[in-house]
Amino acid sequence: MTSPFLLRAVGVLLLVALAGCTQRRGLVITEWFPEVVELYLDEPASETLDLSPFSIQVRARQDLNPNVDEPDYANQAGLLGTMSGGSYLVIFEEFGYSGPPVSSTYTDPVTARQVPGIKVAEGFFGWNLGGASTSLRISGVTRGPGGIAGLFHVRQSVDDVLLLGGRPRPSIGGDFTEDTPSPVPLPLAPQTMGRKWGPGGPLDNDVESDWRAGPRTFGEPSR
Ligand SMILES: [Ca+2]
Ligand SMILES: [Ca+2]
Ligand SMILES: [Ca+2]
Repeated sequence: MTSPFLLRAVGVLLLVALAGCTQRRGLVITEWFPEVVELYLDEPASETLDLSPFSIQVRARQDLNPNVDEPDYANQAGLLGTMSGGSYLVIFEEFGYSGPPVSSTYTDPVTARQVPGIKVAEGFFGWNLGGASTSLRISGVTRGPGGIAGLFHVRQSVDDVLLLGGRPRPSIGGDFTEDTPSPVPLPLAPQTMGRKWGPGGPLDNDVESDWRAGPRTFGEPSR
């Protein structure tokens, strides 16, 4: 016969295992241009992150016909490859490409800098749909093994959000507070929207004031 005490102990252990074993990894969005999004792994160089459990989600306001209310554009892509701490990865549209996301090198047309990346289909970010308002999120949680091993498995999670352009922006979930009285102005090419950088790395207070238009720095910290 199982004692109530043992049942309670097992219950507590289960709760601890379920609640305490997800580790948030330091993957953040750090730069944006309409068809190019930079990610940065804000962790020590000794750390690596398998990106395959995670994805990027996009929602964009659509307003091609001023007389009709149009639904938000929505898309998403699974991330590919691995990153080490302190490295960058650029997700970019390629003109004329319509295939699935693939690992590919991004070459910046302005600075000629090359950065490891993921190429996505032309139109993926939905910027040319007349809405001038976009929401981006990278998120996901790894799946652990089943059975007893699952109790002691540390799951890895990623979650970061950037909302841009005119308000209101499409809902995309996650944590992002519009703490500025008006939208942070969009960059004028060749400038980009960059996350502010502090001595310890990119700011991540989940607020709009972490962002500002500035020099183009794909593959490097914002300046
Ligand atoms: Ca419309
Ligand atoms: Ca964040
Ligand atoms: Ca950058």
